Amino acid sequence: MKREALAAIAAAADPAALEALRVGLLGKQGSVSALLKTLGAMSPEERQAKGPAIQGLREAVAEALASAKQAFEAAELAERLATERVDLTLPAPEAARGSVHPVSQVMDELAEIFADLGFAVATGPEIEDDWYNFTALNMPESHPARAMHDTFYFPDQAPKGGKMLLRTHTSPVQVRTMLAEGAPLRIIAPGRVYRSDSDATHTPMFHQIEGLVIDRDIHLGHLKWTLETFLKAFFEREDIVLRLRPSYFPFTEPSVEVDVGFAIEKTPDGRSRRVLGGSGDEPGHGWMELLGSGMVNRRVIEMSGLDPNEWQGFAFGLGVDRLAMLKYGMDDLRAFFDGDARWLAHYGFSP
Ligand code: FA5
Repeated sequence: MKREALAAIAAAADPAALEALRVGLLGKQGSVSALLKTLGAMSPEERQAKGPAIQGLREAVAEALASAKQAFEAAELAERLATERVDLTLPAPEAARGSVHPVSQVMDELAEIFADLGFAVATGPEIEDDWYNFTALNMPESHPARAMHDTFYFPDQAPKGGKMLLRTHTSPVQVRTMLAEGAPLRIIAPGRVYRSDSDATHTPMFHQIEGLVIDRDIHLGHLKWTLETFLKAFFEREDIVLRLRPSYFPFTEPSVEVDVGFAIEKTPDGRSRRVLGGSGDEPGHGWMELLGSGMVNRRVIEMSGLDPNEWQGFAFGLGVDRLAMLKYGMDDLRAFFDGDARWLAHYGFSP
């Protein structure tokens, strides 16, 4: 039987014939399988006498089938290699290319505008010490304003007390820069910040730019002029209307929140978009909160190693993603971080 089986395998003309042989020999109803089944009914002595031969047959058949199959596959590959040709003159398929992200674009525009106004760029770590993010900004451990920030904490103890955290704003860079460089100062600090927060105008990671001016005899008028000048340059419109609302931040006194007026327009595809300009109090208009700001609190200047009787200043912190939404007309902040090239192209960001 063994010789016959091996001869049939060697003679198989193609892979289909080989498969039929495999089923006939080793399949459920196959002849070799039937022989294997007889082992169960044998006495131990008989099994010891005939078992090795039957097992040997099964192995030999399986091996012959496998090597015949391999031979067919090798022949097929050789055939394809011989007949197929790569046409090197064909143009390559178009690979998808990325574009500048609106947030990067806005960051660059802002840095350029502020450079013209004499601001240098400062940076700080995203994994921050509780002391710089809160305490030095006049928010001691039990301060209620801490609760407004929905902070992501690490289990690690911070060197200066409290826990390490993902910075919730760029304001800690104020303290770091005053401590490192002293006064006078005129800086912006762009970067990522993190809060446990998510809806159409809030994402858990977003971007802020901090501004800080420390000098002698600085007052609120300098702040207002700086913000108006930069917003008009950024939006390239003279009809920008700002609304300054009294507010509260522990690290500024007085504090003002700045809103910008926009009109709601319908796009041809039925979506609504916000277009800047005019007062937000007109019908069909609204106000969008852009930034928080104020005169730097004396206690912050003190904790940053400067004498508040000699040095004063103003600071502001603005949401870069919100600025991008307003300038380029996006309606949902969450789509900023989906990485969808079609979405980018829709808003005019293509390679
Ligand atoms: C602050 O973070 C203060 N550090 C700002 C500041 C700096 C005030 C210096 C005074 C002096 P606030 O929590 O309001 O403030 O956030 C500032 C801006 O970030 C908001 O106006 C808004 O534009 C933006 N923002 C806040 N939360 C989110 C979020 N989850 N997603 C996107 N943008 C956000």
